[in-house]
Amino acid sequence: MFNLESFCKNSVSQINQNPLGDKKVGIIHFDRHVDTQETDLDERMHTCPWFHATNIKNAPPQNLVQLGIGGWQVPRQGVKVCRERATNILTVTDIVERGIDAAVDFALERALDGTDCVWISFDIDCIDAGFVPGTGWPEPGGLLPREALALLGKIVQRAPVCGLEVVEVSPPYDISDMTALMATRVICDTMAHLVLSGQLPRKEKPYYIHPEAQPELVAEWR
Ligand SMILES: [Mn+2]
Repeated sequence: MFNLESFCKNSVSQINQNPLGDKKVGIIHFDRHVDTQETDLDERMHTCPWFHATNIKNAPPQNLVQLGIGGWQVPRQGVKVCRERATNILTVTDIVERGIDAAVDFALERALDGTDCVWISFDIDCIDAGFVPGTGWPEPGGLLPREALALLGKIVQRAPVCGLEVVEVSPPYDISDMTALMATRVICDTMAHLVLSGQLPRKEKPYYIHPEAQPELVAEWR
């Protein structure tokens, strides 16, 4: 797991700590919530990451694609930011009505427009609350697990993936480990699709890694 903000800092002087350098990243974000408001309860918190991520030069807001948004827990302030910054949202209804393949085409077209790679952020609550009780803000009416896994697999197969994070899994709220199993499935499926698409194991340094970044890792890639 990486921290996107530190991964993307656009400063040549920091290049040895910054594998992305001046490359650009598109973000594909699975969630029921937009998480684009600047603050919540007067603080930056887990509901605000995409406001701040899309302030980073390497992560333009027009390359942020949010999949599975919906329900009654998306605040007006966040929606306002999405409109102002021209981010991209597909609700669960959009995905169900258009179909998985059309949603994947849309996500990749927007996330890869002028960028070098894709960061995948997977909030477990994008999946219907009936399947993932172990999360802080469960939301009825979400994606079915098979829909989320199909979207994820098709995206990973077709995009250069620079990183994955899985967030909002809360073991104390979980029942029979079902949420943890779902999160594990997301990670394992991503790894498997990276192998199937030839992205892993790495035989050479990916083009989206700055040539001068982390030179100590180059030997491992040879
Ligand atoms: Mn969420």
